[in-house]
Amino acid sequence: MSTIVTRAPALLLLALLGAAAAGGSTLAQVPSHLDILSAAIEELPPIDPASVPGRSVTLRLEVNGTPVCGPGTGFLAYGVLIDTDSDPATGVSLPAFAGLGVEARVSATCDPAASVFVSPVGAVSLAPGSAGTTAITIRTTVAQLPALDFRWIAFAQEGSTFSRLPQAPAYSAWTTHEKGVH
Ligand SMILES: [Ca+2]
Repeated sequence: MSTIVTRAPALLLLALLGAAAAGGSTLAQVPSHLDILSAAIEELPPIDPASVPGRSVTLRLEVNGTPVCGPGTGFLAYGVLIDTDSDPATGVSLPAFAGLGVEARVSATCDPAASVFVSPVGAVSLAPGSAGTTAITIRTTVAQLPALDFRWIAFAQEGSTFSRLPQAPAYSAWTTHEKGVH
């Protein structure tokens, strides 16, 4: 089992959950830069069974707009909420997270002073796509993830506005290559 280094500070997680609870009926009306089109967690080659913890992993969200991070930007974050034990009965659960009991999050947050997105788990990059979309990528390692297999959803949050993908009660699942082939 890998070391848990990405667990969200309790206050941040509570702020996120509170925002989700308050904004439940407005999820379909989020601004374009919070409109998540796709999300993926992918292991990168080399897929070497002898060095799983050090293996590179990308968390990638594509949004239907252009995030603006600069002086004056409020709380703006993109990432994934993780049910580390794939058990909805443990962790934090609210209607917006139906199907998940969330124990951790991995995200990139705007640092307004530096005008860049930062993450404690690795490098963050933003790349414009076609038709005004933006791909937000966090490059980290398996060791920085809170478990080797888990359920997850992608989220975007700006202030008290929150969106997720897939929509409730659906969720995604991830596991290392080794676990997936057994
Ligand atoms: Ca759980």
